[in-house]
Amino acid sequence: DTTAYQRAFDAAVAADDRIEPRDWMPDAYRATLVRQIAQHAHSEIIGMQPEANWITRAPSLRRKAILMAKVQDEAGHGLYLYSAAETLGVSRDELLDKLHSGRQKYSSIFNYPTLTWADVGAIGWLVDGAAITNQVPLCRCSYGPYARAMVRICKEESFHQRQGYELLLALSRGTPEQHAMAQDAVDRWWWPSLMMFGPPDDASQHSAQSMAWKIKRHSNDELRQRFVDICVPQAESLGLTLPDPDLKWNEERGHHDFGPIDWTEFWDVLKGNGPCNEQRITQRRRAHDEGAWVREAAAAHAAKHHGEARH
Ligand code: FAQ
Repeated sequence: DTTAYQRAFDAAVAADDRIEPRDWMPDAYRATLVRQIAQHAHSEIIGMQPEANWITRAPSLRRKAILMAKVQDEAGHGLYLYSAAETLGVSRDELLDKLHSGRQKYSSIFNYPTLTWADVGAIGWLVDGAAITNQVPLCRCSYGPYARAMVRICKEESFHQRQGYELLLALSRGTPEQHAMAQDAVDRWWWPSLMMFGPPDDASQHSAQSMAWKIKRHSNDELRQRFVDICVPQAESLGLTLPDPDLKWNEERGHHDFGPIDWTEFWDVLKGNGPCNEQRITQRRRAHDEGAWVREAAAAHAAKHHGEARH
């Protein structure tokens, strides 16, 4: 009966055991995982667009090779995550359809434009830095396939973060124009990066339940604070400033205080009104349509081999 299953599930979560695809799980646990993993997968593939914008204009062959590798990694992360979601009984087609029709979200951060080459550095340093801060605890998520996907993703993200930091450092130590370009990129990406962690705890509708289920291990505000504390000394080593006059060390709390986040902007971007929402989703739909022949060919190939295996 259901109560015995529920007790076994609760005991597994309490013992920090992993829930696996064949285990019984509450419907709402499954639905929450599908929502979060799908949103995460969508973010990875939509997140390829802002940086891909600079591949053809990278300033050297070396920078171009690095950027292409990074963007390819993001496609790979999307694939691991769609596979993790599929273990919960949904299909990739269904999830992509929900993305394309606006019924599932992707991260707010990818609705901002990449105006200069320095934005590639700022994305690596700040956006990948925020992603790692959020994702390292997800390696201990109670759902096995998601937790295991995160281990590999985090390793790759830390390379991404380093390349962004190194790129910004090169610009920061370059000509005055290059330094100004790096500073301008950091000024534009800082606040949207803080918004990546989600709404403040008192407005985070899913946090309490997701933490009880050990899907999330820390609250949105805890991880945001951790990220600010990590970034302050890194900005100093980069020779760049963070665009927040209220940012200062608080001895008593043992953390940096920081200024108010513009939550109106955040909710507005979520509603589809960010600077690039329209462009991102249009490009995604186009890429999907243009890739139809690849999916058809792969399906035909698989069917043929499946037939051969049976004969
Ligand atoms: N953007 O109740 P909560 C990357 C939504 S990293 C858009 O707090 P939750 C790597 C939320 O879904 C980026 N929507 O929700 C990369 C919910 O709406 P819903 C992806 C947001 O789930 C780097 C509502 O607000 N990372 O891609 C955002 O407990 C560079 C209420 O929020 C992940 O997805 C937002 N920023 O906590 C790639 C990490 N924040 O669903 C390329 C996994 C909140 O009811 C280049 N996800 N919302 O319609 C998580 O850890 C969580 O889902 C949070 C949100 C922390 C994002």
